[in-house]
Amino acid sequence: MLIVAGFTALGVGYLLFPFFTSAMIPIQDFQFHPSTLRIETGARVIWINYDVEPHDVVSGIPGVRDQRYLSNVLGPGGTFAFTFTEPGEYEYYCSLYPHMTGKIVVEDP
Ligand SMILES: [Cu+2]
Repeated sequence: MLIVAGFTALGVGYLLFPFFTSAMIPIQDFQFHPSTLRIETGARVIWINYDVEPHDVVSGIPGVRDQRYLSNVLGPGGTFAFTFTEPGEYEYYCSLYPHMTGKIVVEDP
């Protein structure tokens, strides 16, 4: 029974694997949560706007876009996804409320 349970657990882990390679960043109260997120290379990050106000996700530092990724304006409930395929540090901000900043740290497993 233990062996069967072990195989079952592995099977479930395998099936769920795509979900483990995604990370969520809720946008709430004019902040990205968390402001710094560490992920493994190849993971996908999904931003979700839980505020009533619009936000966006702009790669770079406030006022200096670096063109690596850019969302549309996200209305309430809007989402944006980006897959990070190279290790590195990826800063971003909200162009509508530039005090909102965040960083994705992408590291090889
Ligand atoms: Cu914003």
